[in-house]
Amino acid sequence: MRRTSKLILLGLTGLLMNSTANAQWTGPKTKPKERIEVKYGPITPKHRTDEAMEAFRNYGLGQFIHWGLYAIPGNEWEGVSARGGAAASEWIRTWSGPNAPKNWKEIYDNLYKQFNPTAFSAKKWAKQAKDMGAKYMIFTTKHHDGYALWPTKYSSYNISNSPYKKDIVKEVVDSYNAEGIDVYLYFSILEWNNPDYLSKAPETEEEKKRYNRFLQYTKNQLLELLQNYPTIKGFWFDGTWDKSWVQAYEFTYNLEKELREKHPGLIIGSRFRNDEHGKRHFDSNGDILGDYEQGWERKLPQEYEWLDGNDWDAVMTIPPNGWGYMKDWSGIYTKTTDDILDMLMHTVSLNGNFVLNFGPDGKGLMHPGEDKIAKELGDWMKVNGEAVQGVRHADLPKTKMGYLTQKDSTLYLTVFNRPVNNLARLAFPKKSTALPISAKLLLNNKELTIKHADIGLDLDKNTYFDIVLPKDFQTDRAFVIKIKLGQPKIKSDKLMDAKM
Ligand code: FHN
Repeated sequence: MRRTSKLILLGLTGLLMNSTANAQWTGPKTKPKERIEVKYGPITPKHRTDEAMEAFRNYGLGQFIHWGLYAIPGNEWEGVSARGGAAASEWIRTWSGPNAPKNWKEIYDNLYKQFNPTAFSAKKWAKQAKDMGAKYMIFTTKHHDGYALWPTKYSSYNISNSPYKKDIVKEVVDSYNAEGIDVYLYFSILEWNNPDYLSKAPETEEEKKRYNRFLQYTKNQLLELLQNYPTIKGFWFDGTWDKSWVQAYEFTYNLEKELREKHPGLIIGSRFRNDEHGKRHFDSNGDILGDYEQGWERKLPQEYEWLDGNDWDAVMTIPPNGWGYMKDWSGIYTKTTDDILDMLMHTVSLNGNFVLNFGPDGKGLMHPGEDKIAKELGDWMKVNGEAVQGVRHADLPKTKMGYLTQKDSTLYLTVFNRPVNNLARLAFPKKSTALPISAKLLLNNKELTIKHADIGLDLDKNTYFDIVLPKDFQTDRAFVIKIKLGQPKIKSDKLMDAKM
């Protein structure tokens, strides 16, 4: 076969494999026609009903914080940008190519000697998150560079060996808990600079010995985190895609069991492990491995059915990618508050939690662009938060105006696309006993008129209600209509079906 056609074939195979691997995040899940025996499948039921999981479902909005040594360079070094040289700002240790500084890895691996965030205040971060309306936060204890922000006994590469010295994880957990915000700990299994870490599956006896030592180290650190910070609600695992971790499915299954036994109610996402057939996030029968889908990273499901009834979170960067501090936001699209509000309401309307990422700089300050969004988002949440927290998917026909969320007999319509005729028309099944009986704007508490619009389309299973928006009501941001549902006195004429 000619070389070119072989390369094309290889490329297409790679594309196919990648698209197949990601099929679970780009459309409805396809379940195998026949179930097979899976020994290392789910440990918890698909739909937990305990208090901790109900609290998870009620969060709505969360904050992710990626912080570590990568915050010091901020995606550049001595005026040279790492853009294009490293995959993301928190991946800057992997910076390569013509612009990468000479002996960059050695420079990076010595940054801990200068890590001294003098402007860091966990209390300020927690207050900002509270004002933003976040109900939980996910904090990086250790990213792929292996640097621990807590004084771990199992590695000297940790915060106690830095000018800062203090236990950052403890400061964050205590400050956020004091603001009534639950804390989840991000933990990367992958450790670039750990001599015992292997990305490939261990083959030789020496490799097996090394990697088994690494697995024990990982278990020790996780048990240490549970012991040191008993108020945390869960783990957000990452870096679990290498073959070395995938082949350790018996170890990871037993580790998950042990973590759950040690910490009743612990919440763990689907990214932690895989079954014995190498299936990650969902086992070989399509059943979720963990308590919530943890693959909606910088993407959102387009249909409620894609979730197959699973709980889920969506984690999102403000820049296109880049979770750690990026000093320079010029020349890239950074999401606006309106973008984020749309993603937030899209997420909660499908029973998910939306988690917005912040990447503080090496001194402990948020990027000014993050401060701006936190303020604007918080201002919006102060008025409209009840449409975000403690709500669920509304089982109603979709609307083109925005997103529906529901809490018992209260329906929230968050309007992004205002009808030019000011008639917010919603469809309800004709057989429904929960129909609009009153409505008001959350922004000014103004009561709104509701008109039954029984259009009478042939074979139409729905009836319609128009909520009349005052012409003089003006706002430059999405707004929420709070609708009380009940049994209004309406009459739907029985019309003759069309003869076709
Ligand atoms: O490689 C990491 C990345 O640095 C970041 O932490 C995100 C957000 O969790 N997760 C992985 C990339 O998918």
